[in-house]
Amino acid sequence: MRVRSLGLGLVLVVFSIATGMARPASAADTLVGSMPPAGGIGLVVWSGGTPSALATAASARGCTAAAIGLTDAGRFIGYTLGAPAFVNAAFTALLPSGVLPPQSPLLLVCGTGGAVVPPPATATPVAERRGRVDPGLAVSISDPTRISPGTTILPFNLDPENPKVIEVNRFGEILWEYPIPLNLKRYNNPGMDAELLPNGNILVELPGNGIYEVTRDGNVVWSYLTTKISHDADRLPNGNTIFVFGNDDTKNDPQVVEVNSTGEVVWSWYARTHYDRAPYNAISDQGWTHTNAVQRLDNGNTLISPRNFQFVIEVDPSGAVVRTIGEGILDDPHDPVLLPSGNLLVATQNSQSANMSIPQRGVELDAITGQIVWEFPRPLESWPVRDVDRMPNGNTLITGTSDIVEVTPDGTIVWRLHLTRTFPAGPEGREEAVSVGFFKSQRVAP
Ligand SMILES: [Ca+2]
Ligand SMILES: [Ca+2]
Repeated sequence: MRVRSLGLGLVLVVFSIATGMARPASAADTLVGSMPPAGGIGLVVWSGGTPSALATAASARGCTAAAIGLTDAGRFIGYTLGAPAFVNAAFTALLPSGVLPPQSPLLLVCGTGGAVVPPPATATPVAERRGRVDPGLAVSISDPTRISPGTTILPFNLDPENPKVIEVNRFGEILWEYPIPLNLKRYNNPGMDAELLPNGNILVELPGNGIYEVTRDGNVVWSYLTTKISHDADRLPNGNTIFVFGNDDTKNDPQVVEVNSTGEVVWSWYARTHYDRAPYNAISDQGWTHTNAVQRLDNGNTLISPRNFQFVIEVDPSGAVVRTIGEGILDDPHDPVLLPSGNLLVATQNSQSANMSIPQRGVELDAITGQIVWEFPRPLESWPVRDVDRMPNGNTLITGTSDIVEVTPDGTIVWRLHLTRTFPAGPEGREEAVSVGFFKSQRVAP
């Protein structure tokens, strides 16, 4: 390893990287690798083009590119952006066209925010908040022109000894975090739900423990404790809180409970009243119904997701079943939501043996006909998909255990946050991925 100074006074650490990895360029510019947004050196692979085009792509990832380094037959060649031609003579001699070849490994020096490269005309005009880089998180795709603006709130349980709720910017940097006090934690499965409230606080549901309303400075201002709780809790417009009992639920449990601000139970729904009959009464898989989500609808009805029944139920305030949705289509549904259009958006994991050959996916169903009107499959590596949200710009945020993707209506991934570690293939790796990976996420408007 040797050290060389470049024209901008930045120290460039040079290490040997292979060249000759050229593959056909992809249709779109892709820039893969780690870039330190706060300044420093990253190792990247790019789809090819001029240094200024690379700087534009890097800017979209939060790196103000200052210099680029590549090797040629063991010789290091640097290119300093914005420098006089003589500084970059070796680069020009190597690449007279001025075009970096596709899929070359490159060193990218990110400045500390100095105006080395003008921001692209398409960049988000407002200043973006920057945060702490966490070694467990990375963003591999971020198109500022197409993502739904804002930050993302999610439980982050990759380190089971230090579970937390985090808010990240589009670079995957942590802007805010709430470490879960270990005495509140009951088990490893992330299972946490976290959502932003209109007052700016965060409602955190801790499975097997309770619900906590946490201020931005980490003070608990409201809580409701119940060891039966799992998966999902929502604050309602009237100040009540609705949640599910889905882990190891029995016929004696209400599957949905609503409490008021003083903790009084004001509404509950028992599956046994409606489904203690064949074929439902004999079902058992992590509980009877394993109800994993609830949504109070504008019409006063309630949407319930008893996962083990393989459909979604709408009930009226008396608890009577108004309709079921997705029967014969959904397989281990997660986090269904009725959209303003009346369609149902839901994750279907396809983990039942009959459907294992079908990729898990986010689907939008016509709730009347059951017809699938939109869908986006996710790979097995991110199984299980446990959350699908539609955002104001029409994009969809899909949370799998190892990555969270934002997808446009035409199926283009415009943002991808992923864990930096992978899990061993096979049942043990899968079990660990499920227990510490992502669970749900929520995009929050700026
Ligand atoms: Ca919720
Ligand atoms: Ca959701």
